[in-house]
Amino acid sequence: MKLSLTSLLAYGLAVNAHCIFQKVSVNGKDNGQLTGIRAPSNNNPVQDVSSSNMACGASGSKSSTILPVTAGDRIGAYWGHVIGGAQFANDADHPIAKSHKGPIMAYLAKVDNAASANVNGLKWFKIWQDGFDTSSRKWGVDNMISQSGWTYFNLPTCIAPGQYLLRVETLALHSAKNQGQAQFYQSCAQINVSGSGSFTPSSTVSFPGAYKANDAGILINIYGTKGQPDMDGKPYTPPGPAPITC
Ligand SMILES: *[C@@H]1O[C@H](CO)[C@@H](O)[C@H](O)[C@H]1NC(C)=O
Ligand SMILES: [Cu+2]
Repeated sequence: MKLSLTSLLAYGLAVNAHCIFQKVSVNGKDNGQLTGIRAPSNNNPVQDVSSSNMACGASGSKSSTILPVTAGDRIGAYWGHVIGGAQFANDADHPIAKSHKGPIMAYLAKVDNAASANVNGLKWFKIWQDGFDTSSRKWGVDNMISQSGWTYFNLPTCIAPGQYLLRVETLALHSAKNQGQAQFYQSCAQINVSGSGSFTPSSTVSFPGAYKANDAGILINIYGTKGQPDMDGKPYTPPGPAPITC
């Protein structure tokens, strides 16, 4: 038993080194902590793909704010180790533990009222993803860490005006070789899109429902022959549909 102290410590740290999507910027303007966003109050991942928490995370903070955005705007999604960002000074696991390699994805669902819409039964379509780059061998999570917790993408120019929930998801794959051990982190921003787009998705997915526990992008060993989380340089396809193209 004694041999396992080090590995227990390492495991314990990894288990708690999670993250939360907790604020949004639009064209570089930070809208502030928990404004216009539904975020879980703790950083525990969802691991059951059939959980209703797959939509927007476990219910936590609510906001009456709906963020105005224009199709084509550059959206920033900010991730922190805990609500507020770092858990303590020099928190090495902020914005997320470096071990937590995986893709980051963004989805939209049209709603009548983004502040009050029920997250169950919404029709989602993917607008963006940052998976794995085979040449640099960097994951979406690596880019988020190097941007101090920020993930950036453009709201496609064709998105039709109206209110939407914007679901941004980090999928941590460090333990994903065992079914049920992939870690899903998601919150939903409440946005009101303006512009002249007219896109209507030809197909949509539901959360839960979009993913299966044994999807190739979810039940996967990302470690190569040298023990690095680099897929041995092979391509990785994130779960769910392909992002829309305008
Ligand atoms: C959404 O934006 C439109 C166009 O700017 C505006 O008329 C409407 O009042 C906004 N709705 C909300 C809920 O912010
Ligand atoms: Cu974790």
